[in-house]
Amino acid sequence: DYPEYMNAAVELTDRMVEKGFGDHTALIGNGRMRTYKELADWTNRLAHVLVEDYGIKPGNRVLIRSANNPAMVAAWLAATKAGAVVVNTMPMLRAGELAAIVDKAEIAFALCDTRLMEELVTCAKHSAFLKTVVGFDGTANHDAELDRAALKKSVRFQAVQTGRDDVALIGFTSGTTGTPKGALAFHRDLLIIADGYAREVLGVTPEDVFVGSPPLAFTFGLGGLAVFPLRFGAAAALLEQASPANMISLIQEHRATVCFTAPTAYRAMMKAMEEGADLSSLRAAVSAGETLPAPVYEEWMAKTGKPMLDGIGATEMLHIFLTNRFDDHRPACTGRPVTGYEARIVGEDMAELPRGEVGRLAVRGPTGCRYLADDRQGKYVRDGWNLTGDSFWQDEEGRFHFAARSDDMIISAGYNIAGPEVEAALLSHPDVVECAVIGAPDEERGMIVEAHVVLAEGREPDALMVKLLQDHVKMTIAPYKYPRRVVFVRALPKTQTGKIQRFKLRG
Ligand code: 3SK
Repeated sequence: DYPEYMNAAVELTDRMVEKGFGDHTALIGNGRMRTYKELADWTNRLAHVLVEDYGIKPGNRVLIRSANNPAMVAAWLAATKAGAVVVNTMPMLRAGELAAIVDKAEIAFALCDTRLMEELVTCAKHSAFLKTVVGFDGTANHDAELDRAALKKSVRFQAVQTGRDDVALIGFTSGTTGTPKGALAFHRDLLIIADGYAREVLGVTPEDVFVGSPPLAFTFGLGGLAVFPLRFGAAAALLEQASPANMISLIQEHRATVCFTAPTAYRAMMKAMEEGADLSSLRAAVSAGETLPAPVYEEWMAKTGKPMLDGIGATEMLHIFLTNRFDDHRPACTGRPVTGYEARIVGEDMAELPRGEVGRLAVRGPTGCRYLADDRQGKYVRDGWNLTGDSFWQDEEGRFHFAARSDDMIISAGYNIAGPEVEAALLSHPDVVECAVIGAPDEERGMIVEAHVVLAEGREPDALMVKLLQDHVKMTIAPYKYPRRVVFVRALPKTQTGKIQRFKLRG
């Protein structure tokens, strides 16, 4: 029940000042803190520049290119106040990848951290759409074209009264399998994810301080590190380089309470705890983006006495729609739908499968299911249900359990083997840092389980290690699931958002 006309950026800034949070810290980054009042003023000045100096009109698409810093959040909020449809992009994208987004969304105007101009300018040079790239200073100096223009503007801005169902954001999925799709999100969707997941599951309060690694260009990061804190008067501490070591420093420095990252980073952080890292301020550790292996959940529980909250979301749905909760959590389990969402396990014909059977996870709810001009709409959205690329099963009590990405199910000699289950078994061996399991073609068995393994430093990638790991898997899960081939690698191929690209290993 949001008003018919509302602007999400106003709700996250000026409205928070009206509610009395003006002096609260909103954003921390690059060595500076900004209060809600400062953020509201800053974004209002920037919005003036966009409208008056660059002629941005409601509905125009604005691309933003930056690492996670307060200036990026301000640019996003300002463009949203001006009624633009924002396309946030990852700093690591190259000109070709940016061009695919620019062409798909027909974007004429971009805001870019001046340290990241080169690839975007190259993209613009060859683009039929992108005409203007304006630089902003992502450091705390505020010394770039956009910032200097903003200093001359008023701190008051009459934001565009967008409809609650007007598109505010296009999230491009980087995809673990191929061509990106643009998912549309409305102004109201930005509030729904906060008023749903963040309020119900995390119970965010103004005392919270958020940290994490997902890029703001990924809706996981935008929600977790901008929308959720700003909706509740909390603070977000942002990192341009979100390594586990940097996250630990930030957590310690600001006594952060909520962390959003992926299991690999949590593993590294737990290792650092053994050497004295203090994460005791964290009251919520959210794991998403990759399935949470049971050993990581269990180690966190043992070390902190608190559950790590596994969740699954999708750019299409904007944020997390299935999750464990503080009072309802299990290892190797993704919990139940966030209030307002429904999930079910379906077969190829979309019929719901009996409990216990592995099938495709379908979800529907107040957000999601709208692609930007894409003929895959009918393939991925059926009868109002968004078909995810994940295979799950539901237990007798209604909780959902991840089995595999739909393309990660391995059928070997008639056995159905979920690659992630073998990965979890391998990860429980102390010599394994990371791994990815795929099905490799095999004459005799149709497919065999093939594991790509990153070993801990100093461990020998030899035949003895192969045997050791195979025996370990056989002792941990049903022996037929053991990896018949083990390939040792230095690193695994990953998307910009840190998801393992198993399709690249399949060759
Ligand atoms: O689970 C994910 O990958 C995800 C995607 C988009 C937004 C939020 C999440 C957790």
